[in-house]
Amino acid sequence: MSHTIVNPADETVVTTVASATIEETDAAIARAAQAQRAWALVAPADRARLLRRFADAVDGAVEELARIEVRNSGHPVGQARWEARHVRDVLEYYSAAPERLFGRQIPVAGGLDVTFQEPLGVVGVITPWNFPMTIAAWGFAPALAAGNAAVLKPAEWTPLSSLRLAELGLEAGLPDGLFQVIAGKGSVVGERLVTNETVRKIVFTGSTEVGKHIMAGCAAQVKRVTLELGGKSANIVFADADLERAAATAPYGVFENAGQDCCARSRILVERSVYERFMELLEPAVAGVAVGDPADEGTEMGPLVAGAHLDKVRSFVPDDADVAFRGSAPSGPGYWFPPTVLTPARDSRAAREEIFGPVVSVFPFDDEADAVAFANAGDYGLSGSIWTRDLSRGIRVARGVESGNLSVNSHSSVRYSTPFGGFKQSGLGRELGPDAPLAFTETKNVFIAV
Ligand code: TAP
Repeated sequence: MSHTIVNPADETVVTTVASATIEETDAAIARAAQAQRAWALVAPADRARLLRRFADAVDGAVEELARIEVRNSGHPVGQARWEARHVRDVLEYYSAAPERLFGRQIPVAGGLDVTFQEPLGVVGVITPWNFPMTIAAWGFAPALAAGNAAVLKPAEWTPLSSLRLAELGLEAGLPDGLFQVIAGKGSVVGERLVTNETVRKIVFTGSTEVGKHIMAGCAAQVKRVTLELGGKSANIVFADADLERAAATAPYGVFENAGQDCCARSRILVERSVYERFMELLEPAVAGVAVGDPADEGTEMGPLVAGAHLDKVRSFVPDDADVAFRGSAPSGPGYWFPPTVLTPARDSRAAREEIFGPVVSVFPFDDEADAVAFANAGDYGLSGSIWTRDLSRGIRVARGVESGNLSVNSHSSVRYSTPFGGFKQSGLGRELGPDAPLAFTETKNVFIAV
């Protein structure tokens, strides 16, 4: 069995990729277990050195990885370069971890008590198609740093950059079997990573629906699990904000990666007294988003990832939708959808569900309490922005919004050095930041009588 990879910008066939079977997945897991036993015995400084070499190999392949992502995922080339450099940064950051996974010495009566952070063994990393290589690195880099092996299953639509990363790891000198990428279907390879008892942890990023299924599967073996799931984040604009800046940047808070971003601020909440003015400013900002060939340096937004996904996004904007205005997009071939601004009712489908496309809904709000209550409506809680010149209010609202990643007067969500993850049904656990390697260890307590 194989899967045909299609360039989403022009619908040409890029290549075909073999889809692994259950038996091949089991064999990969067995190889990983063997490699892990040896890896755990490698001196911490040598493990650190190998991870730095892996980072250097990625650094040397930034342009190649970026071009792969342009063709496989339709990402604008500038964004794809950022993604490849981010993978390098994540590897570099966690290359320090092998020598810093400290245990503790705890005062007790009658002896010496110490803790060790032991690796889990084999970790399964299951990734979505929207940011294939960055999200993969968030899982495999801290897992390897903490002494584990990693078996990565990329999304069937977008395996190419992950497959290249596995080769770069080998070229950098990682032991054979320690980091493997097994392409194939979620229902085959993904399921097997969950059910195979040698795999001690699953790191899953994807839809809330599949995440719940994976969590239930992990529960059967009390398998450790980290979940990064969907979002419907709010961008809250108060009347005292720098309105020009808030409006000029709002499109980039939602239309980046064509809105296929779990952190997309897909609901813009604007204080009623400045709503009209904000919409006047937003319209030219949306029209100014450069949508087109992802291989062009000036492109800011490319196509959607696949025809099936384009159909899903279209279903949120029927002919009678409350469209305020739209940007432009090529007509095809390719899976194009223009940046679209809706003004729907608060209880409409577009206002409640994750669209995962370049569609944003704008709503007026009455006061701070109304804004926070509406931001918190629904089951998600991943990200969000607050625009105000009143820093006390910025902090107060940030504390009030039930979300894992908030920014005040900014739309940034992701830094490799800070924790990332969701409240409520947006996820479980945190990735990135200084503590991520700990999530790939068990704490062992040893008491020595003296
Ligand atoms: P999903 O359909 O959930 O797929 C994610 C991954 O899970 C894919 O590799 C998929 O394989 C695999 N999978 C599917 N069924 C499985 C099963 N039964 N057992 C094990 N694995 C299975 O998500 P998607 O459509 O690729 O991604 C979009 C979603 O991801 C959105 O909801 C988005 O918000 C979320 N997301 C969240 C974050 C964070 S950090 N919170 C980041 C990015 C995306 P196939 O490719 O074969 O289906």
